[in-house]
Amino acid sequence: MASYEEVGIGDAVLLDEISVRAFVNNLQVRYNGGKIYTYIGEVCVSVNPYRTNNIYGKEFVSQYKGREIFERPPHIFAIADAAYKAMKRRGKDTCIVISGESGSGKTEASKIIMRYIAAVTNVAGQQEVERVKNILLQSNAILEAFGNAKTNRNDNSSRFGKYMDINFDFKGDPIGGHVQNYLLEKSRVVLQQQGERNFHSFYQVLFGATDAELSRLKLKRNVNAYHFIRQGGSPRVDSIADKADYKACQQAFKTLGFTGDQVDAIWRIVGAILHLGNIEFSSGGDETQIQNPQEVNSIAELLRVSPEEVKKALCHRVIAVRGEVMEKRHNDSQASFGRDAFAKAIYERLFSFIVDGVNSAIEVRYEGVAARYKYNTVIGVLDIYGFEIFERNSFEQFCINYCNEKLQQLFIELVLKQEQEEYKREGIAWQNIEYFNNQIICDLVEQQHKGIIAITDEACLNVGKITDEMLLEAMENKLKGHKHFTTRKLSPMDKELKHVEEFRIKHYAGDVVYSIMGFLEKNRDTLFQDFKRLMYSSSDPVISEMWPEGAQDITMTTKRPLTAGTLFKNSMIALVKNLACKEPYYIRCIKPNEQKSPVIFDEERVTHQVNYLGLVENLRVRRAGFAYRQSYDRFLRRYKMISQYTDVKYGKTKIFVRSPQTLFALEQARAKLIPGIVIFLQKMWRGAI
Ligand code: AD9
Ligand code: MG
Repeated sequence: MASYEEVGIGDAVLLDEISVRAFVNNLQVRYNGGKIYTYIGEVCVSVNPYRTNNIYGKEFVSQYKGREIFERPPHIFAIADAAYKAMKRRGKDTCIVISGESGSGKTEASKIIMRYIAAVTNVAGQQEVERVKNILLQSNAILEAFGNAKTNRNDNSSRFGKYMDINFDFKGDPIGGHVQNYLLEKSRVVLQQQGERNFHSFYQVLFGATDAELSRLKLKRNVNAYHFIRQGGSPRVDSIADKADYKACQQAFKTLGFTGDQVDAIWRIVGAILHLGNIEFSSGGDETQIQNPQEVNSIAELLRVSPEEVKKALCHRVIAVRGEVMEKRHNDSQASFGRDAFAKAIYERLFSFIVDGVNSAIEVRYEGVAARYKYNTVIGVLDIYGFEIFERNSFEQFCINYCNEKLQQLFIELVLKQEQEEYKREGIAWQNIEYFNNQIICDLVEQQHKGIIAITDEACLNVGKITDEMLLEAMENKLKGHKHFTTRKLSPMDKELKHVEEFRIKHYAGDVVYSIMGFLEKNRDTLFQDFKRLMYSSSDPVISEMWPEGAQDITMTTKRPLTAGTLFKNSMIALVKNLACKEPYYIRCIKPNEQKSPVIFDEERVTHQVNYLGLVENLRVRRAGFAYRQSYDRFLRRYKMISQYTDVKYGKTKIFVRSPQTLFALEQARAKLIPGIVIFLQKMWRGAI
């Protein structure tokens, strides 16, 4: 402890003044002094350093291992350790919720946590545990290759949400895990904004595969030859080593036990998508024609299907009308729509296949000791896409921002509300702190019948009859007067709403204007049956098995599948339910500037994030209350040797200590006494006393 020089105030609870300004200033002082972590009690605020800091090595691991949070300077290791200890000592399932906007450092934080857990476990060096740790860590390389992309916010932006459970045995060693993925942003497969890229996997294979591999995929080592990956105009990124990443990804596939055939099929699908993107349609009249049939041959070869069937699926639809099967030829725009939907769907399905593969590699195998005890606890790590505001915001941003509302709601429920309720329950005098409850925004999105998702679903029922504009009208009718929703028609004087097809949601994190265009289709998420049958017909069992629904008879009527919006809503509700039953730990990530610079602390940007993350409310609740609480027996056991202390309150079952400093003093007093006690005991044992 003596070697450590504190910069600013490590735990904001101890700030002299509680205000947004004081809080942000303290973050700034610490950031400038190279301290990126600051606590609010047990919540860890992390400011992205945009530089490699030498603070995650072995010496740091040993400084935090097994210690209490307040014993050492703020560090993400302390939070990981607290979650681990709670799990190991008290048998609690815990979770670490990492939140913050895009580029604030969530994914890095999740990897640091996983590496910490790997470093402090398996002291006995068991082979099986080492294997599990290795595959847990390596799974990141694969998931990032296929699920991350360069955006204008972040060169390695997660375009899917990830919740990972790590399972532990009774000794506290990792024995497996499970990944749950949420809504991959599949529209990126066919469309990228200026300055952005498609998913890393496409570039990795082009830059990293050998000449022989590329020729098998019928690809040229030329990013600009492929429409689906050149639109953003930025194929090479300084911070990304596509070639090395491809190698790491291939290695990870091996480590995780993907078979050669599976890996081969995976890259063939990636290749087929690149060829698909180059298919062009044109027609003299209404009947579309494929302009470049050689691409069709490549796709067919890569997917192991017949070229005739590929052509047919791209240019026709087979429909059943009252039991009779008919072929209907597309016009050009229908064909382009079908092609893009196909490309998006096969990439999305590929991603799910990969996640399933990761899961079968890391799932808990009850072998050996674990089989005997079958006891396990988990630590869940949630790294989900951050709140996003782009130039143009669509259905994807709507879902991502709704997800952030749900997590904020959980934070309010758990940290703010429960904190206050604990005081009540323990009978400790307490004055309520006001905070903004975003339940109203969650309701605006998810409420039955009246929520935006429900209104969109209803419009989706009327295939072909309702347009996006009509959907917006329906929203205007149902949501008129809602404090958090408006449109140009509802607020004609509002200058921010420039177009009639826009609506604005006042999110907890700020106002976002969404374009309604494309909402219906993205929610409906249509993929013509023809493509499903095509994929099912593949002679490659890996591909065929990815598309079991292609087996279905065309004349059979199918139940309408759930919409993308409803599926997402259901997955969010399930996620929140899962997190709510675990003991939560929070990492709140902050992005210090837009330039990805290690030296700029943009006060305004940080203040904005501090505000919407509710950090100062969090601080007030914490400060107004007692920083530390512990049940009487545990407290007594640890501190009974020190008799004098102040600033505590006696609850019904717990003792509350106001400031961490008090606790610090207790810890220090205790530490000072221990050598004396040890000497005393040694003497006693030697018979000297
Ligand atoms: V997004 O919502 O997926 O777009 P994240 O996940 O919040 O976003 P990420 O973890 O990818 O952001 O961090 C962005 C970049 O910041 C990283 O690629 C690193 O270059 C940098 N970063 C983040 N955290 C750290 C850190 N603890 N140390 C050093 C960091 N660099
Ligand atoms: Mg991320």
